[in-house]
Formats: sequence, C-alpha cells, structure tokens
Amino acid sequence: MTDATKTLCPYCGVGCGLEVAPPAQAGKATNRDAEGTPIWKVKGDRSHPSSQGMVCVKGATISESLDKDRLKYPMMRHSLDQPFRRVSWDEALDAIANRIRTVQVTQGADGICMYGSGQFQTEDYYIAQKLMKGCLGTNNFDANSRLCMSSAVSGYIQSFGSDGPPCCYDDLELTDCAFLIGTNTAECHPIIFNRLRKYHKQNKKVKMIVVDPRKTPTAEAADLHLAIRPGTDIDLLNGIAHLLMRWGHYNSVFIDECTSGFSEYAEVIRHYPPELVAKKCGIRLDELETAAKYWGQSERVLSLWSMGVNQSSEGTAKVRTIINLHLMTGNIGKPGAGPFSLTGQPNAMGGREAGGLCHILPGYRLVKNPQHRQELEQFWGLPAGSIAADRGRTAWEMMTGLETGEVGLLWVAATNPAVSMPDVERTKAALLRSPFTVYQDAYYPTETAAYAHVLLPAAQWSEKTGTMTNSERMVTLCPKFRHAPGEAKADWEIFAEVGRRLGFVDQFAFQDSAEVRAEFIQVTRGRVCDQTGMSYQRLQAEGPLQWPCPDELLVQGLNSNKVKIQPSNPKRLYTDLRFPTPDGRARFGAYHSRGLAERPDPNYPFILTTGRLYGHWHTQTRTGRIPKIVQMHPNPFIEIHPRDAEKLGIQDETWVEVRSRRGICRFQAQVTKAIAPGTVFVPMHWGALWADGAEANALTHPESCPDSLQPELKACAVQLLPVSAETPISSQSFQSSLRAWFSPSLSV
Ligand SMILES: Nc1nc2c(c(=O)[nH]1)N[C@H]1C(S)=C(S)[C@@H](COP(=O)(O)OP(=O)(O)OC[C@H]3O[C@@H](n4cnc5c(=O)[nH]c(N)nc54)[C@H](O)[C@@H]3O)O[C@H]1N2
Ligand SMILES: Nc1nc2c(c(=O)[nH]1)N[C@H]1C(S)=C(S)[C@@H](COP(=O)(O)OP(=O)(O)OC[C@H]3O[C@@H](n4cnc5c(=O)[nH]c(N)nc54)[C@H](O)[C@@H]3O)O[C@H]1N2
Ligand code: SF4
Ligand SMILES: [Mo]
Repeated sequence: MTDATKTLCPYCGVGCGLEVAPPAQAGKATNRDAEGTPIWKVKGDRSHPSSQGMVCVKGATISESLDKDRLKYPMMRHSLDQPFRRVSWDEALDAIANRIRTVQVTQGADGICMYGSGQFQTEDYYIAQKLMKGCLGTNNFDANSRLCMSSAVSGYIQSFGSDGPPCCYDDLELTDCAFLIGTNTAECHPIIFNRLRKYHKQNKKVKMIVVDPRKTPTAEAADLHLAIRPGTDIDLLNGIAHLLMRWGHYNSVFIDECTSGFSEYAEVIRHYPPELVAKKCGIRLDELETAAKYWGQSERVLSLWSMGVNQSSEGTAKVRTIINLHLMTGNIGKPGAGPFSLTGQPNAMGGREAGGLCHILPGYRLVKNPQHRQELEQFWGLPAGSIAADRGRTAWEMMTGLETGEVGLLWVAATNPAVSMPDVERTKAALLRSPFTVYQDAYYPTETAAYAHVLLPAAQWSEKTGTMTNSERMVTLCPKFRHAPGEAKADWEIFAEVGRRLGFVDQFAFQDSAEVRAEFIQVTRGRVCDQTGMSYQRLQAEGPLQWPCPDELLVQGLNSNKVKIQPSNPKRLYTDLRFPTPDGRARFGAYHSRGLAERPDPNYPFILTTGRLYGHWHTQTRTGRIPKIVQMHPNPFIEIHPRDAEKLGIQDETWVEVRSRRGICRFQAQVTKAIAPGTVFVPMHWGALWADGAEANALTHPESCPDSLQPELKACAVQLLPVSAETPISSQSFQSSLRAWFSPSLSV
C-alpha cells in the first residue's frame, strides 16, 4: 500500500501489526461507512514479528468505527440531572484544577482518584502516574487492568521477584505441549491461536490441553479438553503435580539449584490424590491422568492463561500454582516452555511498565519499596516523601469511597465502568453519589457518560502518537495518521495540562509524545523491563522491538567513558535460570484450593460465568458501531446445558430471567452441550445502551483475590426462570430511562 502507516491493532494484547492507508485512491471507488465517511484501508503488516501479516475481524474492521459518534468538545454540567453544555478546554481544565485544589484542602490527597485503562498508550499512563503519584501525592491511580491482569502481575512478582511474562510467541511453534487454562484463545487472542493451531496440526506429536468449563472453539481444537467445574483449577493443578511426583516426573536438579519452597509445596500436593481431584473437578480419572502424562512426557511445556485464571478470588494462587508446575518440571527459560500470561488489552503490558496500578510505580517498581519511591521522587524533581508509602485505592475501592463520601473527585479515562465493573447496579449507585466525575473518552454516548459532570474528548489510536507493548514484550510505535475530531486531545496532553495548571510547570514541560517517551525510558534503566534502547527514532527506523532492550552505549562515570554492553537477547526472560528475587531463586507457592467466593446453593443453584465473543470488543463502543460485527453477534444470550434446560422447561430462544443476589437480567437461551451442566454463560458485551436488561455485571459480585485484589468476575451464583418475552423485569425501567436520557443529548 502506498502512503500506508505501519502501526499496531488497538484491540487485544496479541498486538498485531497493521498497515493503514488513506481512503481515497486515485481511479478507485472509495469505500464508505454507513454515514458516508470514507474508510481507511487496513491490512496486516507482514513485517511485524508478532503477527506476520495476520489479522482477525476486529483488526480488519477497526477503521469503520473511527468516525462514528465521537465526543468532539469538552462539556460540563453542575449536576447529573442537567443537560451538558459545551465549554472551552480552558473552562473545563480550570474546573478540574480547582476541584483538585479544593479536595486537597477539604479531604486530602486520598479524595482524588483516577481510573484509567489498558487502552492508554504508555505515554498516557506515564504522565498520569507522574501527576497522581508524584505531584499530587496519592497512589489512587488504578486501571481496568485490576479487573484483568492484576492476578498475573502479583503471581509473577511473588514467584519470580518481578512482573514480566517470560515467554515469546515463537514458543508457540517450539513447544511439545501447550497447556491452555482459563483462556478462550481462539476467540480472544485469535492470531496467537492461529499460530499455535497451525503448528499443532502439522506436528502430530505436539499436544494441546484446554482447561475450561465451556467447550469453546479453543477447546474444540485440543487433544484433551478438561471441562472442570468453575473454580477447581487449583485442585486440578495440584492433582497434576501429585501424579508427576508419584511418577517421578520432576526435575530435581532444577528444583535444588534454582528454586525455594519446594518442601512446603510437596506437603500440600500430597493432599491431592487423583481420585479425589477428578471427582472435585467433575472430570474422569483417565482425563486427569492423560493431562499429567502430557506434562510429564513433554520436554517443553508452554502454559497460556487469561481471565478464567486471573478473574478469581484465588487468582494469584491459581497463577502461582501454574508456575509451580513449570518450576517442578524445569519448564522455564528455554524455547517452547514457560508460564505465559496472555494480556487482554492492547497496552495493559505498557501500563504495568509505567506503574499503572495503585500498588506499583513506573519501571516495575513497588509503592511499598522506599528505595523505589525515592528513586522516582529524585528523578521527578519532587521533595522526598512526595510519593505516598501505601498503595492507593483499587478500582472497586474508588466506588466504595464514593459510597462513604471519602472520594471527592473521580477521573475516569478510557474505560466504561458503568458496564464493566462488578455489581454494576451498586457501581452506578456509587457513581450517582460522586460529587465530581470527569469522564475522558473517545465516543459519545457511552453508559458512563450518564454519570459525568465533565466530559473530555480524547484523541484515540490513529489520532495521537504513542507506544504500546503486547503480550510478548514487543513495543510498537503507533504513529498519528489522522486528525482527531473536533477538539479532542491525547490523554497525556490533558493530564500534563492539568499538572501545569496546578503549578507543576517543569514536571510537565513536554512538547510532544517523543519527549514523554524519552523521559519514561530513563525510569526503566537497569530494571527487568529496561527500554532505554527504545526511542521513537529507533522504533521508527527498526520497527517493533522486544524488551529488555538497554541502550547499547552506557555512559559510565564522570569522564563519559562509553562502554558498550552486550545487548541481552530479549526473546525470553530467565534463560540463565536466575530470578530477580533476593536469593536468585524462583519461589514455589503452596496453596490449597479454596473454591468460589459465592457457591451455588438451593436458592441460587447455578454458577454463572461471563466472557467474550470473537467479534465484539468489551462494551461495544467501537464494535457495536460496525455492521459486520453486529450481524455476527446480533443479540445477547445465555448458554445452558440441555440437562438443565430440560429440567427447567427451557428451549432454544426461550426467554430466561436470571437472578443473583445483586440483580436481575433477561436473555434468550442457547441450549448447548458446550457448557458444563450446572454452569451457565453470558457474554459481557451488552451494556444498557445496547440491550435491555442484559448486563452480565448486574449479576456479578466484587469479591476479590486477597493478593491481587482482582474481582471474581468469572463466577457467581444465580437462579434461572423461564419467562415470556412480555413479562416486564424490574431493572427495565432504569434501562429505558437511561435510553431516554441519552437520545436528546445525542445532538450536543
Ligand atoms: N474478541 C475479543 N477478544 C478480546 C477481548 C474482547 O472483548 N473481545 N478482550 C481482551 C481482553 S481485555 C481480555 S482480558 C482477554 C480475555 O480473554 P479470555 O480470558 O480468553 O476470555 P474470557 O471469555 O473472558 O474467558 C476465558 C474463559 O475462561 C473460562 N472460565 C470461566 N471460569 C473458569 C474457571 O474457573 N476455570 C477455568 N479454567 N476457566 C474458566 C470461560 O469459560 C472462558 O471461556 O481477551 C482480549 N481479547
Ligand atoms: N462480567 C465481566 N466483566 C468484565 C470482564 C469479564 O470477563 N466479565 N472483563 C473485565 C476486563 S478483563 C476488562 S479489560 C474490562 C474492560 O472494560 P472497559 O474498559 O470498560 O471496556 P471498553 O469497552 O474497552 O472501554 C474502553 C473505553 O475507552 C475508550 N477509548 C478507546 N481509546 C481511547 C483513548 O485513547 N483514550 C480515551 N480516553 N478513551 C479511549 C472507548 O471508547 C471505551 O469507551 O472489563 C472487565 N469486566
Ligand atoms: S488478534 Fe487481537 S491484535 Fe490481532 S487483529 Fe485481532 S484484535 Fe487485533
Ligand atoms: Mo481485560
């Protein structure tokens, strides 16, 4: 393509390279969207090392959503029952700066909260950390990654001493056994799955195991599908370890020389004999034995996981229990092997590097570590003690802080909590109590806009230049190639402007995002995620690069002796089998299974699990506006096993009312053996703007993992009731009023 820009797909954490070309091509009819706007042409970038030219339907159609229903101007109102009025940037930013000063005086820094997103670019994330954690002195910055990746982060930190997925995508084509647990990779990380499936098909000896209560398209491709009961992963993993011990399939040299904590672990797995485990997981004994056999007989095992593991009240324990199997069998630091957490969002990885959760700081540092705080205070030119010593509020604690009145300002950017938070009716009630909510998004309307006092128009991907890191630590430069609509600005520019208005002129004197990146990479120097060798110029000249990527020339000492250091091979971490713990050893974590936070009982006899569909992206702000995708997945639904359906008199397309202790929804049934009996599944994609009463999160609860504080969005107890389509449901009046509220304001 001529004039094409090389960039990254802004949807999932696979991070496929795209080439995007302008719509009008001489002599050819221009492709237009339904509103008549010319559409940019998208194709896969063959030179991108992660995706090698492949794209899925989401990447291929991304440009169709870019011009639809955009938020173009800042808007404000004093209270939520008033209409918005258009204001200047000055007025909006002054209002925010004034409110911050007021809350600092009346409630202290803890009253200020920002809730961001893995859809920020790294530059946006970094500036937000500098503003909140450095200048304002509150660690109340959390991201939607709390609902997504935080169990993987805490699992890696506890087992290895640092965050950071140690594997790379080439491992998909080098493994003897792929162990996919709690991940529907075929629908959610399609291009990773394409690479794995092709290799698996071509190599008959290579095994694929999928652990998921649902028979997903991922499970259909597996040699072995373990349809375990939700929440029994630790039983299964400890049961596999038990068999490996019994059969002598463990690597005692690796255990002795490279790990600690094995004896406590061995004591725990003793209690997981196969008969007990198979029964608890709801699988056959021979299935469990086959899984252990594949693990034991393979030279190289690669585990892949995502939300079926992380979104759990024992998420960290699940992650560590997966890592245990790798430590026990020495499956790490070599090609084709390792514990590989698949990142959800396009830049959740960059967020972790930039310190974008309430307990971490830029450069893979920890809030709790005094030296880490000091290093950043000095680097940012701030007085000692500026960074608070305790972690800030998590996303959910921001909501409870609104309930108690402790939060005086909530700033939400690039996430749609009025759909995606657990217990969303409680979330919405909390948002209604917020004295001052700033909502910074690219689209309008979204469900969360209904709860904002200030709306700030954000430039999105394609309209700003920045970097993103994918699941395999590959950093891609995403250049601006279109104009932002109206007055929309990049997120980092908005944060920097507020910082300057609050008096931090030197801290935010950036001319462009290249300067932001130049500063950010300095804070990664010498850290596991070292990116000092990844300037914009280099990313532009050489294309995507993987970290660790230290700059090759290190200035040492005062006389500027330039010493060339050997650039490390960034493909895999821990190839020397040394880990960033104080003793250099990886740690076993000994965990008993605790099961689900909310178990089914006679009143709420089913386990509801929630997740994703191939075409849609989260709360549909983009994909709901793309006709091809809407046709692919027109309506929400609930999957029910035929045995349960029969008992309840439910058939395909019967309307089913689903109740949990927190809310009520209604879906049409899809009766299918793809779901385990006793479990039902609904997709998470339909918020109040896209369907009536089909919000998965009206049902879910916020109970969280004690270590990662990640909520258990994957399981809650529900009851099912077949109803006629006409029967009104109690939450419907709220939905209708929300729709009515939005329609007139669409014209602003
Ligand atoms: N098409 C599409 N792709 C996406 C996204 C999207 O919105 N749409 N979002 C991206 C993001 S942010 C994320 S986080 C990822 C998520 O990617 P995935 O984690 O693959 O997706 P989910 O559908 O949320 O959940 C995965 C599976 O977990 C299973 N599961 C539920 N409970 C349990 C359990 O107790 N144990 C086990 N072993 N499995 C369980 C579910 O049945 C489900 O099939 O996808 C990314 N990619
Ligand atoms: N029940 C249930 N709930 C879940 C999950 C689940 O599996 N089940 N999964 C959880 C997970 S893993 C995730 S990641 C979350 C996702 O949940 P959300 O983060 O709420 O989902 P999105 O729809 O991706 O919202 C992103 C918003 O950012 C806007 N946006 C896009 N680009 C930009 C930008 O550059 N700047 C700004 N300011 N805005 C931008 C989009 O318009 C959109 O409104 O949902 C969580 N909730
Ligand atoms: S697999 Fe993910 S990154 Fe690749 S094109 Fe699809 S949505 Fe985009
Ligand atoms: Mo996610």
